[in-house]
Amino acid sequence: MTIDYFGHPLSSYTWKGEIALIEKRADYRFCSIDGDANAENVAALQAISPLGKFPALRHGTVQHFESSILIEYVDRLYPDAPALIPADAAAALRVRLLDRVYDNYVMAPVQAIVAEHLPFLTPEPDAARIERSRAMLRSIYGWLEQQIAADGWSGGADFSLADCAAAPALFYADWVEPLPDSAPKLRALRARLLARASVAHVVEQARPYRHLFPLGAPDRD
Ligand SMILES: N[C@@H](CCC(=O)N[C@@H](CS)C(=O)NCC(=O)O)C(=O)O
Repeated sequence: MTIDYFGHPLSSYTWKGEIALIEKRADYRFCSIDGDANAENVAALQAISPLGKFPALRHGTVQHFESSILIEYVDRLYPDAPALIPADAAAALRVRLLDRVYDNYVMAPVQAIVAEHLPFLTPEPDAARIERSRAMLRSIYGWLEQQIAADGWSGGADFSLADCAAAPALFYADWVEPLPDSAPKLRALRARLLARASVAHVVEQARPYRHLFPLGAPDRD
C-alpha cells in the first residue's frame, strides 16, 4: 500500500522525512501542500497534524506527524533496506541524540532567524533574537565539529536518522550562518550529504521555490 506523504518541497522537515522514504526505497506519493490546487492535501495534513505542521504521512489507517516518529515508522515498515536506527541500543541512542541536536539546536535557531526575515510573520525584526540564534549556531557548530568523524556519517559509520535530520539542517544553516573554516569536518559532512542521491533529490525538488527563502546563497548548492 502506497504511503501518502504530505509536505512542502522547500521545507526542511519535509526533506528530512522524504530522505528517509527514499533511503528505505518506500512506496510513497509526495502530496504537496503548496498552492491553491492542493487544498485537498492541506485538509488531509491538518486532519493528521494538530498544528498543521509538516510533514505528515498516511498509510492506510495509520497516520503520523513529527518527522522523527514517521521515520521510525518507515524504518520498521521496510526492514529489508538498511536500518536508519541501529539495532544496537547504545548506537541507537547516539543516533537519536544527534537527531535531536540537529532539530533543536540547528534547525530551531535557523527557523527563528528565517522567521525574523519574513515580514508577514515578523513585521518588526528583533535584532537581538537574530544575534542570539546566530550565537547558538556558532556554538553548536563547534560542538558538532568535536563529535563527528572525518569520514563517517552524522551518528556513526552508517547513514541514519541523524543524517536525515542533518542534511536539511546543515544545508539551510550554512545559508543563514555559514559553517566556518574552523569546522572542516562539518563542512565536509555537509558536502557528503549533498552528494547522496536521496538528499540530491530533495534539493532539486526545492530549487524552483528557493526565491521564497529570505536568506541564503541560492546561486550555490
Ligand atoms: N517538530 C516538527 C517540526 C515541523 C516543522 O516545524 N515544520 C515546518 C516546516 S519545515 C512547518 O510546519 N511550518 C509551518 C508552521 O509552523 O505552521 C517535525 O519534526 O516534524
